[in-house]
Amino acid sequence: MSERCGLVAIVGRANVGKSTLLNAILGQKLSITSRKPQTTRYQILGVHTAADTQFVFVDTPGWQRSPRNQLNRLMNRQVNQALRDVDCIVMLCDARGWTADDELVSRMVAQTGLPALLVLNKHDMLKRKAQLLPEIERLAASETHFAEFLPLCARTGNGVERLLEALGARMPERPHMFPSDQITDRSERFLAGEIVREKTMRYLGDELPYRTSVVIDDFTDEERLTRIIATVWVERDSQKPIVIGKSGELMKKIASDARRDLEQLLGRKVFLTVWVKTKRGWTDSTEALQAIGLGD
Ligand SMILES: Nc1nc2c(ncn2[C@@H]2O[C@H](COP(=O)(O)OP(=O)(O)OP(=O)(O)O)[C@@H](O)[C@H]2O)c(=O)[nH]1
Ligand SMILES: [Mg+2]
Repeated sequence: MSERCGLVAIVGRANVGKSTLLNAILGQKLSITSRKPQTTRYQILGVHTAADTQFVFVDTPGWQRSPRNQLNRLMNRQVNQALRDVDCIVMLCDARGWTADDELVSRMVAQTGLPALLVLNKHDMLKRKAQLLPEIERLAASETHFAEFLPLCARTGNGVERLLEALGARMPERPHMFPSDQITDRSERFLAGEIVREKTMRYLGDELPYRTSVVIDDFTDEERLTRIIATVWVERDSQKPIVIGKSGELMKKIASDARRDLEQLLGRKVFLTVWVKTKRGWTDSTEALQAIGLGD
């Protein structure tokens, strides 16, 4: 049989579990996740090869209805780009209910005219499982451009096999784009920056994560370990002590959690140094956004 290979965009509003789903499919943590919205900033490819079929998933930032700064506009632009370049779309919503933002994303999906599936994620959170069927029926009647409606729990991976079956049938006959053991297009250096950013998302309060960014200043493989130097950028000097914490406690937690994940990812010992520096107004600075790989 000839090979199949297709690009699949994973889209949806913020926080519905897109990155968690990608990680569940790959059986490995690739894309960072958090309980806060707008965790994903960069489009990232996750490659899953099963026998003759290769799925190239594109994880995207959550769609934002009213982007407040250039960073947010660039994140939306990545969603638009992903929707243009793929063979098939997987849209995620929360099984607990359809929102106005879901409706907006759904319309964008319809406009592409591409084959699309709707995943009702977090079905473990439903108080009564009996709620699911009427919700699927209601959506199937109104959102008719979706070929299938699939309940799923990205956190446990329950339903992932069914999703892959549904997608497999829709992958075009085409040679594989990546070797079968490759899982992403991104470098270890990029992934290292994302892991540090994930920890800042997790440990900082509700507002500050959106004011911070991470740059890897050095990534050197040495004989026995990998030496990594990262800088967390904040927008104002007054934010620095918050990231560092009392006697550096918070920074220590961020760095030691990040190091643990990095050692797992790289399969090597890691020596990680994290600095905090101020870069004024970086969320609206074209130059600063380019420096972290956003914008052209
Ligand atoms: N209970 C439950 N929680 C889930 C499930 N899938 C994801 N989550 C949680 O939902 C939160 C958001 O998950 P993410 O994967 O970061 O969501 P996302 O859609 O990628 O979010 P953005 O990148 O911010 O758009 C995290 O706390 C996940 O652990 C699920 O199936 N069940
Ligand atoms: Mg995400």
